[in-house]
Amino acid sequence: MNGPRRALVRGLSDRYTDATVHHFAHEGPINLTRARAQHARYVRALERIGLNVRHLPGDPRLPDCCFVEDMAVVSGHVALITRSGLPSRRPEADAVRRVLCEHLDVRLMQAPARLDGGDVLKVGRVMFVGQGARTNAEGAAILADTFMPRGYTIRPVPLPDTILHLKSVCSSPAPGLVVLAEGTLDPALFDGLARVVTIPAEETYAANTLGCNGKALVPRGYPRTRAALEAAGLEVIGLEMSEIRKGDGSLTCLSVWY
Ligand code: CIR
Repeated sequence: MNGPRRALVRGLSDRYTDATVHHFAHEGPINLTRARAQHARYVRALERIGLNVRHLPGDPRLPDCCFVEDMAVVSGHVALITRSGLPSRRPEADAVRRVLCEHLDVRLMQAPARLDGGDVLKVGRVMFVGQGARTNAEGAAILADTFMPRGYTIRPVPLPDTILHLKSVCSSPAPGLVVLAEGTLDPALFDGLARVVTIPAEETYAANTLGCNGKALVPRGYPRTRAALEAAGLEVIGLEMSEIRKGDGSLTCLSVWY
C-alpha cells in the first residue's frame, strides 16, 4: 500500500456526553456505553482495511478529544499541528503532537491562524481547505506554507455557517474518487482531479467516508451512498455511527493517518 500505514485514534472522554454540538443537537443525549462500542468497532474496521492503529487514551477534561482529525494535517513526513477553530479544543493538540513527533517532522500552527483538520480534503496533490466556522484565511495560508513545498496546490473553499467542516459534505475514499452531497458544493471543483459520486441531500451525513486498499467505511443507514460506492467498485463496510453523530462527529474525524 502507498501512503499512510498508521492511524492514530483517541478513546472517548468520560465527558464525551458534553461534546460540543451545534448540528445534530436534535438527536438527543449521547449514550456513552454505546458510543464506546461504536468507537471500538471503528477501530477494528481501520485494522481490517489495513492500518496499524495507535491508541491514545481519552482525557476526562476534554469532551471532544476523540475527534483527533481536527488536530493535525499530515502528508508524507510532515505533520502540521493545527490551532483548532474552537478554542475549547486547543488543549487536545498536545497529546496528538507528542505521538506524531515520534515519526514525523512536526510544525505548529500559530495564532491568529485557525484550522480544523476536518476542513482539509486531499485529492491527489491538491489540498482543498474549507474556510468558514473553524478555519480562517491565516490557517489556509499556513497550510500552504507547509505543504506547497511538498508539491501540493492549496485551494480554498468558502463554506456557509450551515456546514461544520469541508469534509462534512465531501470526502475521498479512494484515489481519484470524491463523494459529494448534492446541493452543497459545485462538483466542478473537482474537475480534472476526481470522478465525483453525488449522493442525495438526505444522505449528506454519509458524504463523510474514508477508505484505502479498495475498501471504504461508510456510516450505516445510508443505502444510496452504499450502493453508489459499491457501483464505483469499492468494498463497503458499514458502521453504526449514531452516538458519534450526536457529538457532531463523522468517520474521518476519529483518526489521523500517517
Ligand atoms: C466539534 O464541534 O468540534 C466536535 N464536537 C465535532 C468535531 C468533528 N470533527 C470533524 O468533523 N472533523
